[in-house]
Amino acid sequence: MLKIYGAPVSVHTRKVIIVCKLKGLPYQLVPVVPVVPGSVPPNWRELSPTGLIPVMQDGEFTLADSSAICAYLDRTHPRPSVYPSAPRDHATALWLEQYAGGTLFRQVVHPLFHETVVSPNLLHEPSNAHRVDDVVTRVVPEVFGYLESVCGNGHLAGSALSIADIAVTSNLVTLQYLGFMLDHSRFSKLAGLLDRTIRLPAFIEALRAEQQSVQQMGLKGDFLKPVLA
Ligand SMILES: N[C@@H](CCC(=O)N[C@@H](CS)C(=O)NCC(=O)O)C(=O)O
Repeated sequence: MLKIYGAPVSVHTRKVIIVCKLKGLPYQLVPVVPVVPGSVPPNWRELSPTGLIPVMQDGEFTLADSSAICAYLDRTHPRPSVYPSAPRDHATALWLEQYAGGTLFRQVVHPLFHETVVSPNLLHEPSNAHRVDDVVTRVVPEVFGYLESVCGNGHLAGSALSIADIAVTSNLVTLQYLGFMLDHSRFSKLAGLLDRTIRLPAFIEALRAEQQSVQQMGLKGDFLKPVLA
């Protein structure tokens, strides 16, 4: 069985879990939270050269990085594919997956997670309110404005669910767990994407399974109540 090292509320671990669920792939989740020192296995640096989660093991084959893992799983289990086949749709999906991990996560979700969860709860350091304010007032409008401009009323790349929808939605879920709710009137198409995507059976299953961690970490999962009821 596939092993996935990671944490269910992690944006990139969730991305891999959703792809496994869509493809009906059984997996074993091995809990690893890199910011909690005792939680990493002794050979962690061998498994994850970056120290980041997720890592996947398929037998002897080990792969770090969610994008590489999802691309691998799409080759080993092609149906349903999460990468469009038309060249432009395929390239758009790769671009938005990259934008989700490189910009939406790095510039928005990661700093807000760090300042509101990691610093106060794990490092026992004060949050940097100035950094939070900068992300919310300067970075969010820019990043969400771009995503809103590429959102239609369907999928982000092509006419079916793709890795782009999964990657963007996974970030938005974690952001809302932190209490930074998406402004539906300002970013209505993005809100529509979030709303549609979290209602997919694979998302519902994954989100339901992570609610225990959400509660243990004191995150805000109430927005999912109508979806998971
Ligand atoms: N490019 C990597 C990014 C992975 C990543 O940033 N993971 C986060 C959790 S979502 C992490 O491990 N954070 C722990 C840390 O920054 O120490 C991927 O897509 O897998």
